[in-house]
Amino acid sequence: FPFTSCIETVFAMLALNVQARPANMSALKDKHPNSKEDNEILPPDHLNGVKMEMDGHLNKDFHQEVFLGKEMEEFEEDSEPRRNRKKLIEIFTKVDINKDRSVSAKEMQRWIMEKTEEHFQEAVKENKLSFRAVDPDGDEHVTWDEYRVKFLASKGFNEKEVAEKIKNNEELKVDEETQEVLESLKDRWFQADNPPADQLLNEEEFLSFLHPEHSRGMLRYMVKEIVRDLDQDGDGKLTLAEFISLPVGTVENQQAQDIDDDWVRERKKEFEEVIDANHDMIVTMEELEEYMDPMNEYNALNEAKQMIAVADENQNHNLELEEILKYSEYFTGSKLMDYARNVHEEF
Ligand SMILES: [Ca+2]
Ligand SMILES: [Ca+2]
Ligand SMILES: [Ca+2]
Ligand SMILES: [Ca+2]
Repeated sequence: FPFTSCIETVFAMLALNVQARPANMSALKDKHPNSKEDNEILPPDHLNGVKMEMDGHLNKDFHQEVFLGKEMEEFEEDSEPRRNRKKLIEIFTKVDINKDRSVSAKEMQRWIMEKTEEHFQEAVKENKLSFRAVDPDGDEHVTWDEYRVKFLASKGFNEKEVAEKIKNNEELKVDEETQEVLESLKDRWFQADNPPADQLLNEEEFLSFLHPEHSRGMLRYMVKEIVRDLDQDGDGKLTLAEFISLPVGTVENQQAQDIDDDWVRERKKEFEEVIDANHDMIVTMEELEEYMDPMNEYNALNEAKQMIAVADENQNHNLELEEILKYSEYFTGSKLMDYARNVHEEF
């Protein structure tokens, strides 16, 4: 029966109501789900190369995503260290544009922008398949009703029955949670519908429905949704307390407590040092939008500097090959046991 465990996760991620505390989920989901296993016609919670997820979580894998681009999957934890090492050396050589065997912040910034574009191109490619799934007759546009039928079918409803009911304007019997998800999807749908508003989405509009990160209007919409979920006093801005508010409900065990402590610490740091650009201890929608914009070059330079600082053992504000190999786990997510061996021989 298709309605079991995964549906709850999907709902939890999509049901962006005030009660939904993102922090509760930090303990539950260890890693963001692979988008390919997810329902491909649903907007994903996690967007590669975007600093924050739809549910308000910080994207923990962000720096790896913008460093590896579409090669992320090449660095699985169990893949062979020798091969990873070779690939990492290849990447280093590419990032080092002026071939002085040292990566500057500018070089890293340029690389990050390139990899961000790569993620976007991946999204465009995947969107082609998703669009085909919701537009089976291939007339290049999808109505809200057509999408609604596909969505409910993906949730286990009988596609023909639902289609028939919608056609005859009959009432659909869906549970409250599904109804909430539907309403949130509908809002998003109409946001993605560029003028003239015909309630039909073409492939490009459908892309911004699934991937708001590269459309100004949709990015703004996404920011509004996130702020709405975290903003307790409803003034449209976020204080630090609102941004790091603790999860509702009791923490059952010490491990979950530790996760939540880390969660709070990381968010406080990000709020104070990065998101609140003018440091007045208030995060406005504009500040959050700047922060989340993947095409923002200033953000990319900041990220580049941060990444270099993590591994810059000789403190020259550049990254040398030894440094990047030593900090392989940070850059690629996988360790290299013999990072230092033979580094010099290969150059
Ligand atoms: Ca260089
Ligand atoms: Ca507020
Ligand atoms: Ca501010
Ligand atoms: Ca260095």
